[in-house]
Amino acid sequence: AATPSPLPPPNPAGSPECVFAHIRTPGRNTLAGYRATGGYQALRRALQELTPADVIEQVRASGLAGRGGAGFPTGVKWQAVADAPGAPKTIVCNADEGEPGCFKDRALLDYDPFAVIEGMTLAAYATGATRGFIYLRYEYPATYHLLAQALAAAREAGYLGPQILGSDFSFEIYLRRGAGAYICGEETALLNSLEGRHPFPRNRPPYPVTHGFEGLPTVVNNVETLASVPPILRHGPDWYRALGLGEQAGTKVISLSGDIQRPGNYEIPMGLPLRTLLYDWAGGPLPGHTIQAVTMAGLSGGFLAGDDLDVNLDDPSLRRKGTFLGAGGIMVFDDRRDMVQVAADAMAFFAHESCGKCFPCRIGTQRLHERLDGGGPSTWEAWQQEVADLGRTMRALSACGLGQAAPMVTDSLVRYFPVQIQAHLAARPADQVQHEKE
Ligand code: L3W
Ligand code: SF4
Repeated sequence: AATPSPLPPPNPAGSPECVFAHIRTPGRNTLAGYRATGGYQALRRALQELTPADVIEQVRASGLAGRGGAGFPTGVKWQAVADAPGAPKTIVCNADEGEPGCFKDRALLDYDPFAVIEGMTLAAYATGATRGFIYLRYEYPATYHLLAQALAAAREAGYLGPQILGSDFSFEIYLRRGAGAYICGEETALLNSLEGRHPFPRNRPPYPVTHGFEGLPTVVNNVETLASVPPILRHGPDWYRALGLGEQAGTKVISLSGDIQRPGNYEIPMGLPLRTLLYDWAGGPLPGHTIQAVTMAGLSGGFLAGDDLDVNLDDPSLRRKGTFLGAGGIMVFDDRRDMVQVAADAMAFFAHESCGKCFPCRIGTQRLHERLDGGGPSTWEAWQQEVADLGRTMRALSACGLGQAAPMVTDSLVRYFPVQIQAHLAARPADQVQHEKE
């Protein structure tokens, strides 16, 4: 059944927002409501006053970077597509939000679909693309119907299709649904899926900027990245840059869930301390409990715990702790949770979703799951070494982010929770223990 996604709670600190600035205005997801709150001003201005190169320059100067996981500079990506030979060029909106603990793209599409459509149209104008696709997660059926209506309304009003707003620029967007596979959120698997092929990730390079949809130049951007573009062009790159704290540019939507008083989507200034988000914005742990650990990047960044919870939410700070912000999913686990079980469940997910193209990931995720689920060597030292070896092999030899990220779960579990792992090993039934060869 299609249930509407919850509206993001009001920004508790009153800090300036970019993509959520109008999301709570009733009717924002209708064309009239969107236009009444500044919508389509950026596109109109771009078509009347800015060259495609000007648009790319403003996006580059804003510091906007990919909000789907890897933070690649958006202006650089668009420039590469604008410069690449070959046509037609394509804009793909990656709305295959499959990372566990991430639900921000759904909120943006449900409550602000025209911002994403306008962002794609600006990307097309900037790069010379003439066709676009929204690749939507299968499990968002209500969003599918809403998007189909929004696309029809935009077309009807001359914001999509031939000669947009009377200019000589034409662009069409097609809506496509995934079929429930996590791997289709990886950009090249997504492109294969769009082309009707088996969704194995492609080897990169070449990147989609030169060899994307049908082998032609293609921008693949996340929903949040695209929704950031109209406000950036409306208010200017300096405005966006200044939304971040210190050296950090802009904002990031965090999907916060788990053992926390006020879960939800929060648009934070890039660089906000994690503890400020957890305790001041989201009310802290549930009564009588303490926060034991959080995940970063949904599941892909593994765990953070102990003193490492004193970190700012930006990639340079998180990299120093061995993790990354990713798509912005943070799941909270309080002192009641068995972290080995949490890690086992996470690894079961990765093992299930591994596409199987490369065996270090296909087999490695299964072997790691077995070791978290009671199997593996009898001694802590041997267990630890085997898990580390598996992780090293997977990181070095996996072709895409899934196989490279999965060992972050075991690495961080070993770093923060050796006592819990040892207790699990000690409690195993004798017939589950694998005795090492002498
Ligand atoms: C041109 C180059 N383009 C890189 C482009 C590339 C892509 C972007 C980032 O993984 C992460 C992953 C998941 N010339 C280029 C170039 N590009 N070099 O930049 O590329 P990359 O390879 O750094 O990352 P990726 O493959 O896009 C994304 C993590 O995100 N993740 C999952 C996210 C889930 C969602 C969701 O549910 N919405 O997004 C979790 O955090 O593990 O590490 O466009 O083509 N030289
Ligand atoms: Fe498939 Fe895993 Fe290889 Fe990625 S790393 S291509 S998910 S087998």
